[in-house]
Amino acid sequence: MFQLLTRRDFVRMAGLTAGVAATSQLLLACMATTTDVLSTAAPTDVQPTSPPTKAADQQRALQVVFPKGFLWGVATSAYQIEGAANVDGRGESVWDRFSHTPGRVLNGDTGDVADDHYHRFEQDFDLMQQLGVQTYRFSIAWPRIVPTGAGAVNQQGIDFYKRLVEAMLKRDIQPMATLFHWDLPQALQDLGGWESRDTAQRFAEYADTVYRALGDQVKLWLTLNEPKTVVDVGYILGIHAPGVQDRTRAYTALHHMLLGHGLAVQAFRAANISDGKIGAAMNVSPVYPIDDTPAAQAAAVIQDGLENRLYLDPMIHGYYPADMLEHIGDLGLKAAIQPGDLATINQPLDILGINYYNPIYVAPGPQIAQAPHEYSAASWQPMYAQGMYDMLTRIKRDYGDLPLYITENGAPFDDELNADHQVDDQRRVRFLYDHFAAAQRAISDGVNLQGYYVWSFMDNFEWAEGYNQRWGIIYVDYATLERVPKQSALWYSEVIKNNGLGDPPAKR
Ligand code: GCO
Repeated sequence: MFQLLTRRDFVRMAGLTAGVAATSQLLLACMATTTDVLSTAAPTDVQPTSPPTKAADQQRALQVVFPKGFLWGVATSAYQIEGAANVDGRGESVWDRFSHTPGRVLNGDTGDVADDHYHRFEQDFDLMQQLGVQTYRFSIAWPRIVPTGAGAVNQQGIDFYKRLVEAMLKRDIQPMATLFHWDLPQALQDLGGWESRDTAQRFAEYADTVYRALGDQVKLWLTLNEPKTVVDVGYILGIHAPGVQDRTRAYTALHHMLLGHGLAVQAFRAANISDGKIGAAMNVSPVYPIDDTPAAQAAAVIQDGLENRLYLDPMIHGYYPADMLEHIGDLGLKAAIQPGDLATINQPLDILGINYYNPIYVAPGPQIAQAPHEYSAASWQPMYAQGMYDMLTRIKRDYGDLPLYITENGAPFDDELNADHQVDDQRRVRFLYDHFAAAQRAISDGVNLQGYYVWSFMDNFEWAEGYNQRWGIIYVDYATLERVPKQSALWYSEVIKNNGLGDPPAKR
């Protein structure tokens, strides 16, 4: 009867040493290579020793062109990259507690150091700038701002994010800030975390503090990142923090997260950020029946509810879907809803963030079926770019013409540094090509997609997978913390420069 958990359900239970100058040189050297290999000019124009192709020629050769002003970005989150876990007054988060609990994260990895972005952000933004990245989605660590989750604000935390945002703006990189990317202050977890209604209020207070500190400079905002993953993976499977396996608690937490979103949007309106836009980052998946039997189709409807409608309907339409209320029954959700909550959750949004990674195929049950597609190095990720098109067009149809951003899309592969100190991640290039092209088809068909953030800027702490899965377009050598742009980064740089795609890369 119950939901099948599809994202990460197979998850195993279980200082930048090169200076900036060296990195830049490497980047330039690699770029020369990429321009030769991935030139968008017609083959006859390409001479090994010829000067760079003229912009006009490149435009002519582009196969896929994006609208003027389309924003190209990269994304990360605080716990996954910052490190500096005990620095400048930061409080403990649920992910500190969880990752330090033996057996929770592969190899006992933690975010204590991660990419040490906290101390290396200037160099990281240099690299971003050299690639031509136009916008950067990052998250703010709640425990840096309010170490105990409520009450006293930590000025050092605010100062850090001010420095971070200034460093982006100095390089013409537009910030997009996420307020909650899963690192809840442990002190709030000790009081019940998202199972407690008060946490929604604490979230809005913390959000208000951040708006007032950064609102002058940050114009794109997201409240929650992927509430579904917290519910499914944190509270049902127990593979993510807080490591609970209880559906009643999961659906209680779901309602309070959505309430927190609504209250945080209200606080945003009250803070009156000029030109500010706010939304949330939702991970959505198209759900396809494994065959055309009525039983498989009925299973797909239920699974679609659990993947998409359970989250988008309350936020955008102001109701929980009737079939989901019935499906979830008495497990937590109905009991958590108080009069007026759905009106609070249903705030008008300026933007909507879409995290798209994979489609889902279901057999009667509902039971998750093997997808008829190649998988990335994540066992939950069949790769299917058309699924992004299907979701984008469906969101427009079912949820209206909100300005959309792909706030995450990417894939992990078994990336290795080769003898030339490069990472030849052609499968990632192909993956991104296919998904960029699907996004552009959706735009051509009328979807109001305004930007795209590749997940992730650099390899980082991939939650229960620790440092085992590499999702970045920048390789991080965890022994030295050196950053090495992968071929995908260099290729992406060309995409940004051209605002479009040339010929598809060969399949590997
Ligand atoms: C998510 C998170 C990211 C992940 C990424 C890859 O989407 O789950 O936002 O933090 O690292 O998705 O799994």
